[in-house]
Amino acid sequence: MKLIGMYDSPYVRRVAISLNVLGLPFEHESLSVFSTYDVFAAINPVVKAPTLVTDDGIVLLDSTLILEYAERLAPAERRLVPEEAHLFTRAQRIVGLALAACEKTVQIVYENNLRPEEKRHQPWLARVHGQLGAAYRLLEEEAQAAGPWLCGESALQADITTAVAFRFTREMLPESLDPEAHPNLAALSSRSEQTAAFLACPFK
Ligand SMILES: N[C@@H](CCC(=O)N[C@@H](CS)C(=O)NCC(=O)O)C(=O)O
Repeated sequence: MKLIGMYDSPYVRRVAISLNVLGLPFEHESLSVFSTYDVFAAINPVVKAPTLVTDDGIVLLDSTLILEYAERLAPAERRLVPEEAHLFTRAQRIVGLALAACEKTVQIVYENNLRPEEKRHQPWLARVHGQLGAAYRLLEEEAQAAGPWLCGESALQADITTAVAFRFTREMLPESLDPEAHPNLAALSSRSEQTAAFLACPFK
């Protein structure tokens, strides 16, 4: 299978890291949704990263849907989503918060980088900053209540997505995420970034 998109996208990066942990080999094509729009569009006319082209040539999009597919290919002992209902609910909550943090970061970056200054809408930006702060506050509470990993004895999807989100926001909006105010997330991030699966997918 082939994964299309750059590792500065948290959605692409979480898929790539997960495929590594799941033990599923893939080819990576580092195309940009901006600077290589036309090349990307030739593979997926919707131009969304990540895009995954399966071995059967089916073009999938959306990281969560791609990961659902990947989970079905992986051996049971490698799966990244807990089976047990209580743990599953907790994992889904954490992944949802981390994805919201990614989405809010992307919205701020696009507002700042793609929209001309005179067209920026400050009340909207303030709202998104508030949502971003809330997502990380709640993630920090989840991380504080757990340890060292968020949903058990090993790193699962909740850990991967949270660590990827944290790195992404720190890289893109360093002033919006203070590691000292989020010590448990900062520790999770640095622990995760040192693993082979993360090192194989460098942010830059
Ligand atoms: N919910 C999607 C979000 C993917 C997404 O928005 N990716 C960005 C790159 S970080 C993208 O494709 N941007 C181009 C666009 O939306 O036109 C997922 O989980 O894959």
